[in-house]
Amino acid sequence: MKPGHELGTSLQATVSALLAPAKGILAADESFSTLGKRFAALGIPSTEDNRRAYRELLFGTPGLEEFISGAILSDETFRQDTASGTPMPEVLTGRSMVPGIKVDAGLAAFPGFEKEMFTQGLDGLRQRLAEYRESGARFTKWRAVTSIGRGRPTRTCIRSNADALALFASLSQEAGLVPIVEPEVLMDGTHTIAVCEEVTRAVLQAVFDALFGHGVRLEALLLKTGMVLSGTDCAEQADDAQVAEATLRCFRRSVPAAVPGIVFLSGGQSDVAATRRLDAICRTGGAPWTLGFSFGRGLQNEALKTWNGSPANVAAAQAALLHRARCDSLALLGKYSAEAERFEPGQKASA
Ligand code: 5MM
Repeated sequence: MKPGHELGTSLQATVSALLAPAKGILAADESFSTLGKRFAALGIPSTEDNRRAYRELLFGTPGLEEFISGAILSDETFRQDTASGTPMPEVLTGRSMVPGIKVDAGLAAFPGFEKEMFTQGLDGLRQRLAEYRESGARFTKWRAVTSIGRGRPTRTCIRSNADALALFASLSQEAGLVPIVEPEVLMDGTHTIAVCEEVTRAVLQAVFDALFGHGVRLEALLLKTGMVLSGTDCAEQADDAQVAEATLRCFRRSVPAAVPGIVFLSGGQSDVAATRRLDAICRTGGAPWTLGFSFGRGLQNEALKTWNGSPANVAAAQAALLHRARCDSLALLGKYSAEAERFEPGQKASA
């Protein structure tokens, strides 16, 4: 933080709203290609109308605001209106949820570094941020990806992605937008949980070094990252207690206490596993940051399957989303159990 640089009131208000107790952030910012793949897996054509209808379904879920504080939109959704003509960001603000925008332009191969990726989107970013702020966005998100494998990650790739995240964060705060800084360590691989912890620590330390170097106000950002997990193909899978212990130890060693909140991505875990592990982490307690979730697949999987592109399934899909959000909310309170999976719509997370 630059000496004497006070935290702007509006940034602070956005941080507080996003970190409201027992609420998480809905990540609905899939790019055309990602959403296209998820639709294709179910045979849903990825037309502009279908994408709009799906996002309208998500944001229009009755009662969602009880468990969800904000949503991350893609550029297309941010500029879309609902079928009845309401701009999508207004659907959210009208229901006390904060609209945010994914501002990175996706991943590209890192030249000279096999299987490593860098995140595009810095060109023209200052102007885009001003436009998004003017149109109602209150926070932004930028995702960088680190993969684990033979010789990976390299220090060069970690450093380069950290610098881009810091520049994005700095530009966002300049525009009056709270940055969600998302360095994701992918689950894919045969690595152990110990390797994931070591890589996550190295990535987070590089990110905070870069944020500090760029004068980014730590009090006015959120960190979005994964849990510390065994690689998907690792023969020995850590249990929930080990995940909670490794995740919190890793964060304590690398995330400054000045950061107000850490929100988890689900990263390809099953919906229930993500909820269960979130619960284990939150039950452990003692974290200096507020913990939250910003799941994409972890919140949407069941809703998307249930909808399946049919208007007749909208209410059932919304019930599926609400159920998952309620379970994740309970996890933030450390009150999730298998019993919660049987909750009827309408019950409160605090019940
Ligand atoms: C890691 O992906 C983010 C969290 O989603 P999961 O909980 O499913 O892991 C997510 O916000 C992601 O950044 C967006 O879906 C955008 O990704 P693309 O690749 O479509 O830009």
